[in-house]
Amino acid sequence: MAQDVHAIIGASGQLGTEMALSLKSAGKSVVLLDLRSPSFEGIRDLPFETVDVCDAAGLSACLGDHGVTHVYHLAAALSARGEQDPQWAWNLNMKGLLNILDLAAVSDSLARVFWPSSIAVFGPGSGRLAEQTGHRLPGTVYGISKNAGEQWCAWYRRNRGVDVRSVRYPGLIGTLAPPGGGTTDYAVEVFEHIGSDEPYTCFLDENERLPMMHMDDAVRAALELMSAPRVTLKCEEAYNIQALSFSPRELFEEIERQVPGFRYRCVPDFRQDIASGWPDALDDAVARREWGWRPQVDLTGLVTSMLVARKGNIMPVPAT
Ligand code: AKB
Repeated sequence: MAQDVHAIIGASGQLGTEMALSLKSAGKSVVLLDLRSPSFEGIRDLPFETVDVCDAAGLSACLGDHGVTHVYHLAAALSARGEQDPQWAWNLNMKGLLNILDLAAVSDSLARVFWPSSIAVFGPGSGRLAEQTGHRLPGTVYGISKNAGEQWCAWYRRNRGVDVRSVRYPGLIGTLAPPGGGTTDYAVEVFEHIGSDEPYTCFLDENERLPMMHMDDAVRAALELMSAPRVTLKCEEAYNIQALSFSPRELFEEIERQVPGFRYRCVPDFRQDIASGWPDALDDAVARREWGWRPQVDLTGLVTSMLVARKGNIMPVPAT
């Protein structure tokens, strides 16, 4: 039987870089697709193709040439950046997804697709603990595109037989590549600031609690969901998954515990308005029941791992 081939679209981004390293370390056959070549040295030996996910013909040729069986479609405009250029964000997020779903519907080799949704599908009215099927009135273009994307995935599953799987990610915190324009980015950015003489300036209110997750848990969630038997997956939407919930103050207090002398101040900007519409936590009972989801990294472990990685000098300087 031919070997599975995993394609990561958006492979040079924050999640794509970590996913690529994890699949490579597991000995899988991987091909990386992005407009920018990877900045992280550890995945530069993998085959890389410059492909725009909005170019259906180019995408189809690339996936066909490599005999791709599994796609991780991670290229997206995030919440804060998307508010600054709504048309661009909508086009990238929707056209990219529809191109992949259309290809999967007609392809003989492409068997399975992973596409991340987000806590951004929720909005005011979802409550502090968002239920799996909770009220959704997203307040950002990004959130609207993720909400619509979940419904497109359900439509392609029902009407075109596409095996597309999805989770609602919270803020993701890792070390290999910087995040790109999210509301939760402060929780990565702060680690880059440690060691500076100035206090770190956070763009959210110090008491704004949000769901968050260490990259190890985020990658494992995707891989576990992708390998779950299809028959066990009953949920029509992207799965709620929960790991941690913390406010800037709670994160900074844990950093201060591990790095005495660390200082911060909070000067909320437009991203606070986005964050205030999101829940504090997600009820992930359905994911736990249907495919055994369990988070592993707690707040202390997350801070320790970020500090260790930073000492190893693999924390990149985020793009401005
Ligand atoms: C963002 O802040 O936009 C993302 C997300 C929560 O989906 N990290």
